[in-house]
Amino acid sequence: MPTTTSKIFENEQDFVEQYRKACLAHYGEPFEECTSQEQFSVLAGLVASKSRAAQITSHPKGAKKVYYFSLEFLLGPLLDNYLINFGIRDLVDRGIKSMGADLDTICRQEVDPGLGNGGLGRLAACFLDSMAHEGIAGYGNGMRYRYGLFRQSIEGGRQVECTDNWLANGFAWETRKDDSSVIVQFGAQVVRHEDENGHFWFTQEGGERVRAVPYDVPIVGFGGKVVNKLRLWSAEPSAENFDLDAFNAGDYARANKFRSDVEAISTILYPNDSGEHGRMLRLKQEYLFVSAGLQTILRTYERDFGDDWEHLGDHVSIHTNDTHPAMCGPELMRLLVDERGVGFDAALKIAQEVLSFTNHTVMPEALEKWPIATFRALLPRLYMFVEEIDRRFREDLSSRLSPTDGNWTNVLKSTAILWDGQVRMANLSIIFSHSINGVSALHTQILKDSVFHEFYELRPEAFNNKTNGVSHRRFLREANPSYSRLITDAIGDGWLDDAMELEGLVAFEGDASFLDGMEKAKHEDKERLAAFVKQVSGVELDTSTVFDVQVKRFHAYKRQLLNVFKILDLYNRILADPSFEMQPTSFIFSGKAAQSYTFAKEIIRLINSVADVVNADARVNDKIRVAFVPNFAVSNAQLIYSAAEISEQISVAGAEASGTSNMKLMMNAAITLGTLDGSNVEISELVGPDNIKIFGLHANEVEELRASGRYYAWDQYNADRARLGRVVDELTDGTLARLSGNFDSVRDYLMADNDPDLVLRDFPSYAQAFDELSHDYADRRWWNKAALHNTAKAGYFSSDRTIREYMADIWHIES
Ligand code: T68
Repeated sequence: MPTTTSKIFENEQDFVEQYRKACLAHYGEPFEECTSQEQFSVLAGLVASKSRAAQITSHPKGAKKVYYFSLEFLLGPLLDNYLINFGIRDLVDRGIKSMGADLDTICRQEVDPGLGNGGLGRLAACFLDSMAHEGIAGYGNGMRYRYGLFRQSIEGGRQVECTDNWLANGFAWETRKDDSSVIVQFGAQVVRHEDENGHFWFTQEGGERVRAVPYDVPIVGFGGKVVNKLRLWSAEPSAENFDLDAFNAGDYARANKFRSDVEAISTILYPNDSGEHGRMLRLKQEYLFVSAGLQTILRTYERDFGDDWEHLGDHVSIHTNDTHPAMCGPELMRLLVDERGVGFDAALKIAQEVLSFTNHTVMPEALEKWPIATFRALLPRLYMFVEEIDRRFREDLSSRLSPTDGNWTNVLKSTAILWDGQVRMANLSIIFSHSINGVSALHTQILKDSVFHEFYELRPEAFNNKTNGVSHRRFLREANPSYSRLITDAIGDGWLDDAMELEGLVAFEGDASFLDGMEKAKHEDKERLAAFVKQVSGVELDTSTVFDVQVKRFHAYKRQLLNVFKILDLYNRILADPSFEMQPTSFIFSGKAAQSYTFAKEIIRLINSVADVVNADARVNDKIRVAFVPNFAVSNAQLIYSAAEISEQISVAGAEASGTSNMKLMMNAAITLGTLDGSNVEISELVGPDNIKIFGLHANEVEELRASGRYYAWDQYNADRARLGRVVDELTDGTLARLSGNFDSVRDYLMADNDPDLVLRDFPSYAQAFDELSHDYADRRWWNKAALHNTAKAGYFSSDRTIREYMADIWHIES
């Protein structure tokens, strides 16, 4: 446990006394009479109040502040994490035992706040953890959705969504800050004023005035010395807008309409992980948290530095997570120009010094756009800034391009903010940012070469790579206590603070007793997962089989379908030859599909149908089994990562920006079976070719094949009728229909739509790679050594390293 700890309890006895007192004060009942849920909320409240106290002394006055703007923060449960970070988990565990209860049971009462869709939201949460660990004043700014990402259950093989009422028992960590509320204005009338000297200015009159109310959540850094905060905004009607006349006239519906329209803004997280355009409410969410966050930042700055706006960039960095906070640029200008009297040019310069931007996707259809008409109607004054910046950008472009510089219109077409009736948010973000980064080496290269190529040519120095990372304290220490104990016994606990110390494990790769201990720990983790899987899906997994895991959002490019093809092929091979030899394997899937993404939902149904067929077939189920774990979330992910042995990272090369489950799984000693996509490339370089199984086309080959126009799905089918062709046919020939019918649309996607994600093309090399890996598993010494090597090399993928790179290269701030 941490060597330098600021203890929040003197000792076990002090903890027990304070906890007992808090139970009485809160519920008027002694600890023993409280329910586990009540025991949880009192303990969380106690830890939260200690955290808030620590927050006050966290940073010296004048320290540079970083604000991380993200529409999503996928925090996961916090209690266990904070006990670890404060270095008091063991003390609390013992104390609670002495009170006749169990800390794990109490921790399990905590809701898992689903305020994010997937990788992007979880990355933001890991960054908060790492900023606090690095000791910087790093604050999150986001939305407090009344309902988080939908809860998923499986009925008849199909995904069923239900509302995630995560606030039903309250959220023990948050503090509502009424006094810090701000007003955010929508749809106002822009009024121009001019004085006798010809000076003019604009005000916004009327429109919808919304009160943004902040809720603060403490973010405890490892070691407990630094506590930062995450500020989440909620939308409420401002009293002045209440229609008292309607109310007095008895028209309650009209009087209340405004309330519900406003509250709708923070009601729900959009469940789409790759862009949802055109919904006015989404645009309102984006503007609300941007404007409220910026208003607060400027107020705080004013308090500390007065009106010295020119130096804002020396004291403040604002990082925008994807394009969802893209309005930061024009809104910051509006606040400076309209409300603080800063000149337009000066305000633009300040904004560019302060702002930076991370892109998370290469899919052109995922790049966010808004119809100009919608944007202008909702935010007329903001639009004036957008239009003027666009105009200046075009003017500047024509002066910078020489007559020999290719096609001007093409450059304009890809870089202008306004085009084709749309406001293009990525271009807005880029133009306002001094730094633009991708999230893995390959992804950044693709941004430079194609997605943002014209911008890259104009400002090469602004582009940089920041390979993602994950919190190793959450995803190794907390997720995998048994393996962590083994690691700490071997190399000490310094790795919690400095993940690069995991490298010390290399010395144990030849240590038989360590490797045996590792196998034992993995087995315990598999037992834990198997019990959970049985409980939530009814599927019984044999813990002596290999646990092969693919857990992530459902998306065509992530190719869960390719994995299904491999399983069906194994099924066919076992049936054809009962003596077929393979390492018995359990295939575990988990993940959600966006409600409106029909194809992804069909793949979930397909997996459940395959599970239904395979698990019930005594001829095969001693060799293969399939489980779908419903409702993938941070909490159950932690159970899955720790138990995994094979990590499936099989997206079509060039499509996954980075991926982060690959990192979480490698840390937990799973061996990657993957394509050279996203950060798999870096994983592969770090662990070396012997400790990873790579297959499939490379990104450049995918691009060339597509560009050649010479890919025919039927050629793949015909080249391997016996195995691949057979699997394709099984989608529609009734083999899988027992649960809920055939899979015509999946077959059409492959054959009629010509296999957009090259599933059929990569199938042979994938099947071969799996066979080889499966074969290698039999050599337990070899396997455990390679698995340990993966953990030993995972230090690089700690988000502490990523954050240090952001600090040095983008935010210009020291630890
Ligand atoms: C993910 N993106 C990338 N987006 O797909 C993944 N998008 O490769 C990467 O590792 C991760 O970001 C972190 O960089 C997302 O998760 C979203 O969730 C999302 C949500 C709303 C709108 C668009």
